[in-house]
Amino acid sequence: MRIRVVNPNTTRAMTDAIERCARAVAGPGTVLDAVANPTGPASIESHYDEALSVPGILAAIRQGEADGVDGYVLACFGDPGLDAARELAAGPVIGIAEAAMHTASHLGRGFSVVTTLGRTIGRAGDLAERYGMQRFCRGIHTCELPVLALDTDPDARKIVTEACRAAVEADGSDAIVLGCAGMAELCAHLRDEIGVPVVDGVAAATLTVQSLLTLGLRKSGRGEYAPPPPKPYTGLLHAFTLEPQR
Ligand code: 2AL
Repeated sequence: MRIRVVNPNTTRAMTDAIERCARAVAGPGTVLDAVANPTGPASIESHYDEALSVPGILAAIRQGEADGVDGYVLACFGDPGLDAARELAAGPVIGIAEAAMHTASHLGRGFSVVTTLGRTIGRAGDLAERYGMQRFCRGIHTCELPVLALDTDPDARKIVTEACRAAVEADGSDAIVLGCAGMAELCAHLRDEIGVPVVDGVAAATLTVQSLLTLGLRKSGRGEYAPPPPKPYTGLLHAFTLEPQR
């Protein structure tokens, strides 16, 4: 099976790290690659970033369909463009927030999300609500590091570790959900340090897609997630015009 991890931001180093984390859990029969967004922001930490990441994500999904990809991971914690990506793909498309929250819900009565900047808390809360995970989500906390600083700030590991420790303490939670794909490589360290399960959505979503494909399950093409109706797109979005399917 072919799984493609789409990094909704354009940063190559982060895409490489995401690919390492996804490969580390993929099964031997899985061919996995990761692609950076071909057009969009260097990192996603605002609604503006998120909205403008979506055209490139959809271009990556269309390319994946042409390449014969069976299923996709959307590796940004805002799960940007998830519904539209599902309309375009024949196979499963899983966001890292939805995979991480669902996985954490199997591990205890409540989890804490630890994300990047305070301004992303609203989106994470909206997603918890959308996925029916509010019942498990005890709190959403931040380390106040911008996404790309997770890779470049020499104190990043320490800062995220302390934010996770404080989150578990404050919420009395049973598990941590990492609120950014840029935290994926910290997962094992955090688990050892904090002593509770720590869920990285990149790994969780990769295995969710792999499980669905192993079960022979694809996206339902009935109703809402059927291919979108073709129509002209103009201006900057002209290239996104879909041809009628024959
Ligand atoms: C993210 C993420 O996972 N990738 C990115 O660019 N921004 N999430 C976040 N909460 O900042």
